[in-house]
Amino acid sequence: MENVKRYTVTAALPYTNGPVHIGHLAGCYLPSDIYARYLRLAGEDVLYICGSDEHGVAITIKAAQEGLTPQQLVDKYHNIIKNSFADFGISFDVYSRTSSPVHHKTASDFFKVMHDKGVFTKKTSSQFYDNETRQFLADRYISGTCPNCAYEKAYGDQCERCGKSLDPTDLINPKSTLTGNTPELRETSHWYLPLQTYEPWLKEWLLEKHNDWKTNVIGQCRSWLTQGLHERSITRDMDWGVKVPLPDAEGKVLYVWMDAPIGYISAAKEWAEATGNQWEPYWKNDDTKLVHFIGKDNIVFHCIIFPTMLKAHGDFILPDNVPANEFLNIEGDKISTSRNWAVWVHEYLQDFPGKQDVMRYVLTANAPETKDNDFSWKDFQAKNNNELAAILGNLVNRVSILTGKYYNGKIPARGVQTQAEAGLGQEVQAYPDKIGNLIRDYKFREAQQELMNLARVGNKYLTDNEPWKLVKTDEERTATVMHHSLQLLANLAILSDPFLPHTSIKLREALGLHGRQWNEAGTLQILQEGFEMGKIDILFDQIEDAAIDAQIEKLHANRVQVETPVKINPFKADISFDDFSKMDLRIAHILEAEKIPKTQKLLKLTVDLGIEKRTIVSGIAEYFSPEEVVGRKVCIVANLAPRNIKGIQSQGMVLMVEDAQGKLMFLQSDGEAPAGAEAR
Ligand code: B3M
Ligand code: ZN
Repeated sequence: MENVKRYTVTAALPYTNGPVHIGHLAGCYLPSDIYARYLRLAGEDVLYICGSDEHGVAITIKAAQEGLTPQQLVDKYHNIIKNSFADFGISFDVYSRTSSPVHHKTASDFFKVMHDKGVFTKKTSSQFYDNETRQFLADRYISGTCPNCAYEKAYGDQCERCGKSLDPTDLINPKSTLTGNTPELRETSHWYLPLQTYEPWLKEWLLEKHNDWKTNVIGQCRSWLTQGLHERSITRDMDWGVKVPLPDAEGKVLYVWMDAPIGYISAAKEWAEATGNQWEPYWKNDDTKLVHFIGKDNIVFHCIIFPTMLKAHGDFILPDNVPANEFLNIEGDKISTSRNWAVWVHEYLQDFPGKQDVMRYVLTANAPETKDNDFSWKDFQAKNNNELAAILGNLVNRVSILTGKYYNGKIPARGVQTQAEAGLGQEVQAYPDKIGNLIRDYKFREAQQELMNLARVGNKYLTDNEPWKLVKTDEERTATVMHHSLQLLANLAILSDPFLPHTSIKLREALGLHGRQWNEAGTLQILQEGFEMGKIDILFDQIEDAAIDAQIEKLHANRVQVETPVKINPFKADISFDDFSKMDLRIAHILEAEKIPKTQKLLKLTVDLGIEKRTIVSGIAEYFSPEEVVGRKVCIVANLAPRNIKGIQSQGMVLMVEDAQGKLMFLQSDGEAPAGAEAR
């Protein structure tokens, strides 16, 4: 996009059915904040928007669980979330909410315009209705027996045992989860968005005009478009949400994914009203660049459905990019709110007061930009101690202490530059653009690495020139080295702002650099000689093992074991007895076992099959140590064609079964079967 005059930057509106965790931060709030902060510093006109997503069934279910009304529930979490973001330095220009009157009006008008243009189709279908509570039941409010695998607690939209997507009417013996009653089928009408009509346009817009989007994003879009789009119902029978603004729509609201993205527009309106600005240019002018930051589970809504809505409505611009992130895992496991496997932002802020930038740094360093990534507390500690404290903190500390000691805190004279200063100047010059371009390309990890590299440059300059030795022999040269070291700090003060805003503020304050813009960095002439710098406390102290161990313990102690149904696949097609007899299943006696170096999962086993010994490579190392398996008699497929695994010829396969958590177990004979015995 050329000639961009302003930016509208959005971050996904969090559901207000719980607090936010670090996966949310890593997914979209930190990257969007870095982006918005950078753009502002670079002098761009930016509107950075977010707010709470307060409608939908997830909210009403959670409210009932907590004994609150939906409004009470969203009020509670809206405030927790809003405060967490503010405390974390997420610099939204507005943090709005979808239960606000502005939003209800905006969403309602949006729907009306589309409706009046004849975009929607209206259809009548039969849906389950609970007579006692007198309401139509959302899919999640119906449970019954899965027609595919006979699991008795399948939900109306999906069976959690076999994973099959369901329609509520597919369920055998359906029940209302509200009352336990058998619901009855009743006719109801809904409005549908015919996505298939927009398919040719979407194909061109996405696959031709925007095939430069991140591969994880465009890949998902391509797969949706190849599978073919269908109409989607965009209204629900519910009383919590934005009322459908039509006369024949009593008791109906907009589907939450219909109203939520319109929340971005409502937020801009709220901002405009509060600040006396115009919101229209940010949503209607072609020279505005609209960028949606989201997690990967929201891709279809932001790349296909919302753009279709915007296009069909006609008054608004379309997104220029949707740089969605993948997921962040914690200690190797998927984040799960139901299992409480998460690091909650509001708790982190309590446990580590003043350490917002440490978490910001670690999450950006591990950002799941191209693939899922892992957060671990040990790594958090290491990045704090070995990078933030040892590189950035150490440089700032050394320079400020020496300046205090030699010059009472006053910036000394520049003096005569040597090769060293010329070299330093050249290096420093490149950083603002290098970092800025990476940010504009949504490569926040790399951008932050470059910031750290600049701190490394500073440390090297200081160590090479040793002012603490020079001071004994050459006063003028000492001043020059200190002067330039301070200029480097000034660069860090400005360039760290998008990533480490709390640190940046401390440095800016001490060096008198309030309001300095991005393009003022890149030189060694930022600070005036004679300026008296303020005191800078240690920026990052060491984080001790005890604090880390406590967090790991807390994570495990609070983990909730939820009953996950064992995943059982439907049966495979019948085979003949002949087919079966082709398989050579045997008891093998494991004689030796060792881990295969540089792999996580593989053990190399030596097994006795009575008539011969063999080597088998088995992917069980995550669950069994070599010592644990030696001596066992297990069942193997003996005539599986040999395969080369990591350079080792594997002659057969050990049979395993899995429990609900995916933990592996051996198949063994129940008595003393001899090695080599055949299963038949
Ligand atoms: N609330 C989903 C989520 O929090 C949803 C995003 C809405 S963005 C318009 O993952
Ligand atoms: Zn099932």
